[in-house]
Amino acid sequence: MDLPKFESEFEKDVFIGLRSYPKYLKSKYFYDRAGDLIFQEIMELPEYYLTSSEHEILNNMKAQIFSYLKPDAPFQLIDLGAGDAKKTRVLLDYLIQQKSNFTYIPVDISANAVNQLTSSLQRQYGNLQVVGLSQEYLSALRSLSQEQKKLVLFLGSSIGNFTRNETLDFLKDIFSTLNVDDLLLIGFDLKKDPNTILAAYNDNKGVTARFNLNLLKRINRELGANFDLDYFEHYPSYHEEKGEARSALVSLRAQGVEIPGINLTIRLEKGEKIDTEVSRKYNFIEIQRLAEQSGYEILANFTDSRKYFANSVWRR
Ligand code: AVI
Repeated sequence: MDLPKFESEFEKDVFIGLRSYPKYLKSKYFYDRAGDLIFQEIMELPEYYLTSSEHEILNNMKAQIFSYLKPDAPFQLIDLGAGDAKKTRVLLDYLIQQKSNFTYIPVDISANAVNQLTSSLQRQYGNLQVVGLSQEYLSALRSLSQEQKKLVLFLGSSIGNFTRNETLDFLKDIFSTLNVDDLLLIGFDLKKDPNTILAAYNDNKGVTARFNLNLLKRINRELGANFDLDYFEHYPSYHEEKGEARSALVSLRAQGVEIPGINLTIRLEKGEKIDTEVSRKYNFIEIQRLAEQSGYEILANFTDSRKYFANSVWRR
């Protein structure tokens, strides 16, 4: 069937996802202004161990991480999906204290996030060289000077939100923008006790539920839909063999929803799910395999005291 003409990728993706079976929505659409704020709340939750674990690693291992760069040469620290750069500040503090010669380049699709971050960093650090880029990751990486060495950050287990194919493609694409000896620091959430993982996506205060439901709110607002949020519920699950934490929205009754902005009406059965997110968990064998398949050499794997999370240093 020929697809109707859409005004944006969002419209097209919502149309395709909600006409599929099982229905799905892409998790990248969580991050509108409200979603960004709810995600910040998630990162403060006791159950969401990912943030504190990665913070611990970066704090304890910052000297080792930067020891893989030549100490005197100026370099570019590129932060993909920087957001509010909360964790990166640990690294920035260290580099400034070491009087390192570097340019910090936060990259985020949201121009608003990049502008806010750039001015807040300039306020906090005075003479830090910051060049914020609100672009797709790859075009940002391709636009940078090839003269200086690069350390690319991809923190927070964002890699876990890609499909398996997207993961390898992404890593290979990044590789193609790097020079020999450039570095990539990636955050991976590790496989562990399933209850610990499930709790991270099913917090007591219901913040993650609000995050998930916000996607329907966004479709209501931007596409004029009439999702009734009282009749959908956050439905998290963890599939241990696959290492996949999944989130869905389950319909609490048989219902119809109209989405005039994309000229679509859908029906949901009672108990039918709309898949909204996969968060992949890794072990060290899988991390090694990913690095090999995309052409990198692993220089080090750092973990936190609970062995919940890993930051892996890769060299092109
Ligand atoms: C951004 N990303 C790594 C988070 C995760 O853990 O997959 C998004 C998230 N979804 C629910 N809670 C947090």
